[in-house]
Amino acid sequence: MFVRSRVSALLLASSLAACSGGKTREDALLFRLTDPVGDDHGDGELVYPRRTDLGRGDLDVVAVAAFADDQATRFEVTFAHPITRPSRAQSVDLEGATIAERARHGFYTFNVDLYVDQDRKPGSGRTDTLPGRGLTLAADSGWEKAVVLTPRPYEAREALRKSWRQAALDAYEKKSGGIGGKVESELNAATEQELEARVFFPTIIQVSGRTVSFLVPDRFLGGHASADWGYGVAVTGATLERRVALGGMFGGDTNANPRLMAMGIMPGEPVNDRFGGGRKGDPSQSPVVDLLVAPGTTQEEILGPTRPGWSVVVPSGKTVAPVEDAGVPEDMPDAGSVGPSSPAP
Ligand SMILES: [Ca+2]
Ligand SMILES: [Ca+2]
Repeated sequence: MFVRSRVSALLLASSLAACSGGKTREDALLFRLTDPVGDDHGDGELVYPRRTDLGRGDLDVVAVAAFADDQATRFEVTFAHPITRPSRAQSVDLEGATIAERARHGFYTFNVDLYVDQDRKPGSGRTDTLPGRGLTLAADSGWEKAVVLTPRPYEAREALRKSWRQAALDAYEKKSGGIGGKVESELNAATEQELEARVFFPTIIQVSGRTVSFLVPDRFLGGHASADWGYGVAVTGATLERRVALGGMFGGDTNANPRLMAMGIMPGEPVNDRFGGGRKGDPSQSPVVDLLVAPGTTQEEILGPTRPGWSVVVPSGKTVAPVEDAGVPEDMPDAGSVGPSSPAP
């Protein structure tokens, strides 16, 4: 397994080198978005965990760029500081595994979610975000596709599958009472389909200095990423904890990792694996550290107590004329929803 991952890393390195050979980087550029330096503070009051390998600036995204790369889009996310590499010395769980063993893709301190609104139609797409993000997109920013860059992509996908499957079962049970075996397997199949069509967890990843690059195949997005689509980018702290497997043993939550690898936030002082500075009396506060926002809104407002809907950013700046009769939202199977899609008046 070790050898295989070395080989794929070498292949990736050579393919990244090859594509920069012929034409210049800027030729392949699809779009670039920027974000302020120094706003890695959530709603303005988030405090980094108390530890030596993660601090101010480490989760501060400053740019997101997309490049055409053969049959894929290569996204590059650049932070204010060099990306912390997984350590071979530090152990991360009860079994004594090291961070490097748990996180094999060259990073371990963050997740980057990318919600892609491909049709720009009000009322179309999902407005919920992944479990643990505590954010809701605006009604005109519903996403068709999501890309989730996370240190443990296979485990994260499995956790999301479990979470969506449970939501589908709960919804069905609420509507129709009991669930037979046939219905259950139909629901499982539908969930798997939805996941396959909607959410991609990159596994071809390269970390270099302040930048992490990852490939998203055209077969997932339906083509190269377009500057006319809307993008919602959110950075969370990552957790490598293994509560997924051990939860039951400790009598805790036996569901899949309920926050999908995102580090939480709590009021007061931070601890090792939790951000501090959270609002009192707001347990569902978003733990997002840095966020890209559309002109006219601020990150502090979106992540603040009033929680207005989060609007995606359109790189080309093109707006789509409002469509008549666009008021009826599609009733998606409501998995992992975090709340109403628009704030109460
Ligand atoms: Ca930033
Ligand atoms: Ca920001």
